[in-house]
Amino acid sequence: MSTERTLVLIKPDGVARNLTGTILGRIETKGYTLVDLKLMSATRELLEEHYAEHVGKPFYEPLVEFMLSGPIVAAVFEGQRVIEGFRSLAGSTEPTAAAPGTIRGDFGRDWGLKVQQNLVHGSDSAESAAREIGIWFSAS
Ligand code: DAT
Ligand code: MG
Repeated sequence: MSTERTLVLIKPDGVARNLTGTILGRIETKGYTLVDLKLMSATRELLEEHYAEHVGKPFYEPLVEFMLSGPIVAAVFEGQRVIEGFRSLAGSTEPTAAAPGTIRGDFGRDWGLKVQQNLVHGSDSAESAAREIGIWFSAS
């Protein structure tokens, strides 16, 4: 299989908890290569594009509010099967249920009903990765 790229976001909770270096380090330690990186604030428009598949769902508005609540680190990682590999390293969506050893399992928990505070985002397919890298790394 050929080398691929994925978009990783360290969400506002991860940045606020000073986990940026730890999380990037976990990904590098697994063997993936950092090829682009920035600290930025999202806009509502950017998030509507990024989370297009979730627009209209009950958790969409709280998710957007959370993603607007502080700076985000956007990164692009490269490697063979990095899309699948990072999703595996991130763990399942709900931090309480995420397996120990994963980023969400080791550093996350549920804070009330705030499932969205799960530290990281990773693209879920090659198509999503291309689309999302274009959104987060287009004009800057
Ligand atoms: P993932 O981030 O694991 O790819 P997803 O794409 O299904 O998960 O959802 C995007 C984000 O939305 C997720 O990281 C957290 C939030 N979310 C998903 N399902 C939710 C739910 N049932 N309640 C609250 N937030 C949810
Ligand atoms: Mg997703």
